[in-house]
Amino acid sequence: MKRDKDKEAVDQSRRALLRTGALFGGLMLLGGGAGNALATTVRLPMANGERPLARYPQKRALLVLTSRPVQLETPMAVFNQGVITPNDAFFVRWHLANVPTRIDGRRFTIRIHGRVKQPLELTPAQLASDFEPVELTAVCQCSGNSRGLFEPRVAGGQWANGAMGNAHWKGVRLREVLDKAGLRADAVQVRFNGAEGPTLPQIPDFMKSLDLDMARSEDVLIAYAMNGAPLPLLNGYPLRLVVPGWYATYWVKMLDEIEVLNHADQSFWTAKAYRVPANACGCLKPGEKNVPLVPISRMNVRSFITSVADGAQIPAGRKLEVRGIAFDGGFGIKRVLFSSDGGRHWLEARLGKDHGKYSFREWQASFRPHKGQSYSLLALAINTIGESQRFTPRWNPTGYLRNVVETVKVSAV
Ligand SMILES: Nc1nc2c(c(=O)[nH]1)N[C@H]1C(S)=C(S)[C@@H](COP(=O)(O)O)O[C@H]1N2
Ligand SMILES: [Mo]
Repeated sequence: MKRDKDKEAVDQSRRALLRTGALFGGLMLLGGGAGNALATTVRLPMANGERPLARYPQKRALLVLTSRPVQLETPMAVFNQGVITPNDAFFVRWHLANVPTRIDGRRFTIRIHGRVKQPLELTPAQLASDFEPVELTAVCQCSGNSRGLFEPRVAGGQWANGAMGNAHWKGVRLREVLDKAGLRADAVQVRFNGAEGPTLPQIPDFMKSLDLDMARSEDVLIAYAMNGAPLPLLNGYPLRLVVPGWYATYWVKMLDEIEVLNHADQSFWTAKAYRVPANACGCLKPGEKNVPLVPISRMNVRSFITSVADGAQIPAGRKLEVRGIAFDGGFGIKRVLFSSDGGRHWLEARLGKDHGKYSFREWQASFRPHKGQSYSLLALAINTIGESQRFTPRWNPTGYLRNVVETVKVSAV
């Protein structure tokens, strides 16, 4: 970030966070346990899974994981209401607490420099007018989505399944911007930095890098719109990187600096963090040491049942439509299978409209529940290159890559 220029914004952000803190405290005082009529808390299916519900600017009430930095989870019910996740319901994750709370989109600039022939500095308006607009629908999912469900438990943000969202993004190709600046022959990586900064000098600034091939790929965008509107501030207003198919750690928000490097980035968040075991599973055994690691990249296949919650009671004696979503890392979902008996029998779910290979794909299946019976509902997605979900959960100490077939237990009354 540009420290002097943004100092005012950072100071404003401090004050606003203090206000938010007070508001948050107020909500906490009101909050009873789950089941309280005035409940402002939600219980996620994990130990210590109680989360306050709170409203932040431009957001409806979401599950608060932490307030400093702001980390908000989307309730699963939202994913049953449509294939697109509304901006005000989209999850929020920041690593560092000094997020500007006010940004003037007309004065904001993005600087492209480093190993380029012609450094550029562009406002969002210039970006939108000087380059061809590109639109696509893509899932943004945190690498640690569902981390709270890991057994044995692992350290890190204890998300349930709501650290994901599917939006329609509009922006310009990163490749075209890089080409306009003109890459020098020794360019190897491109590093992205957002406008927020660390709270203490010893905390590394959040930056992520992509290899040149990936940075120059067709669908990597600098987005200026999300679901037909400017991005919410907490989702990176006014510009963010969109890396369809890849985990959200690369989707740098409030993007104000792109630096072309002639070496592999050695900064903390790229070189040290976000690593997964370098085996086909991305797993290791608890306590196992010296496992080679590689940077996390493409998302694996997942599916969720969204129309019924775990522990729900369902009406017996008539056909029940079960609905859900599936997605993968950009090959597209080919099939979703559904089981109402814990995986003994499977039937083919009907797929909803295709919104492109990076989007959530809705699905539907039905079964007839009998009174007094309990059912274990499972969904299993398969993508167009035959990749599928696992039946045994992967384990790694960072809580990444979960894609086990989830079970929703219901009883018919
Ligand atoms: N500038 C900036 N961009 C960032 C981050 C961040 O801390 N700072 N976190 C990343 C991570 S790990 C995630 S999961 C996504 C979250 O995006 P969202 O808040 O729009 O849901 O933003 C990514 N981009
Ligand atoms: Mo993340």
